[in-house]
Parts: sequence; structure tokens; C-alpha cells
Amino acid sequence: AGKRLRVLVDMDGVLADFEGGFLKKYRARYPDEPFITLDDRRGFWVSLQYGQLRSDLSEKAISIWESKGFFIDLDPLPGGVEAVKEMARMDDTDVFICTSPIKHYKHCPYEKYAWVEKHLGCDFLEQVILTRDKTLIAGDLLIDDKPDIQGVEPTPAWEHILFTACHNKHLSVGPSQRRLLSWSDDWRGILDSKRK
Ligand code: DGP
Repeated sequence: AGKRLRVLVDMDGVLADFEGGFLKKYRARYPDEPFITLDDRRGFWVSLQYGQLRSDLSEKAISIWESKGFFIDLDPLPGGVEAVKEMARMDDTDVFICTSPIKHYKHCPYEKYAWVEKHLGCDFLEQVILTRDKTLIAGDLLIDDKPDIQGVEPTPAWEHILFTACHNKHLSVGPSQRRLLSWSDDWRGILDSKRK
């Protein structure tokens, strides 16, 4: 009998479809402006790529996720809610949702909690961690679509599993970095590989 496994699961781009929700609302609000298809997305920061397309599009992009209703309206990504619920039912396993709110705090933190309640149930609110610095959070695994996760702790406790997203799928990552291609991929095997 070993110790418990602690899994940290990111929200945007892993459980909630930030990229799809962004593009849909951006096109609805700015129907005459150019946009970047999900296939052409490169780099984690959406506003950066829109700013490269045309400098004024950066703030138009930002206006989308700063709007009321953006985060609560995000659709769940396929299989994510089911996977997290299954993890939470596993023996000797603790699951936390570890997510960085945007600094425009009027709607985002509230709507992130509301999203968890809506899709995972109110008991799951106990598992929510909002932090801008994930390196401070101790866990065995962090499943996250951001390629570079940095903060004040130089040696985070977790192994970062890169969750594949439109913006990172073409990135060649180091041989030591493991990926989860989707929630259909072998996440159970990754958890088992960390059990002692
Ligand atoms: P996380 O996925 O937990 O690392 O949170 C990152 C958040 O930032 C998430 O809500 C997506 C959002 N985001 C994506 N692109 C940009 C951007 O260009 N600027 C800002 N401020 N936030 C962005």
C-alpha cells in the first residue's frame, strides 16, 4: 500500500474549450475582422497571435474573454468531465482543478466556480485551486496544455503532462516531456506510472 496520488488538472484547454469558445464569440462580435482558424493557431497566447495578424486585433481578442459569460459558456472538451469524475472515484487518488484566472477579475473567478458546479457538481467546488503560479502547488501530476509552466518555485513537485491543444500540437517537446493527446488517450496509464 503506497501513498495517495495527487493529480492537478488544468481547466482552459483541458476541461473547457477556451479556444473554440473564443473563436465562436470573436467571429460573432467582429464578423468583418480577420480571424485565425484553430488549425492555424500557434503559441499559447491568443492575443499575441491576433496582434501579429494586425496590431489592433490584440485588444479585440482580449475583449472576448473579459466579457461577462465567456468562461461559464465554454463547452466541456470531449471526455474531460467523465475522466475527472472517474479519477475522483479511484482508490488513493485526489484530483484538483488547478486553473489561472485572468487578471480582469470581474467575471472569470466566479464563472470558473460556476462552470465546475455546472459540469462536475457542487461537491467538486472543494477541489478548485485558483492560482496564477502553479509551481507553488504540490502534486504528482499536472495535466496542462501550456507548454512552459513557470513561477517562483524552480523545482515544482509535479510532472507536467502536456495536454495536446490546437496551439501546441506542432511543438516538438523534449524527450522527457510526456503528452496526453486527448481524454481518449491513456490517462489511466499515466496515473498508474506515478503510483508507488
Ligand atoms: P491556464 O490555462 O490555467 O494556464 O490559464 C491561462 C488563461 O489565460 C486561460 O484562461 C486562457 C487565457 N489566455 C489565453 N490567451 C491569452 C492571452 O493572450 N492573454 C491573456 N491575458 N490570457 C490569455
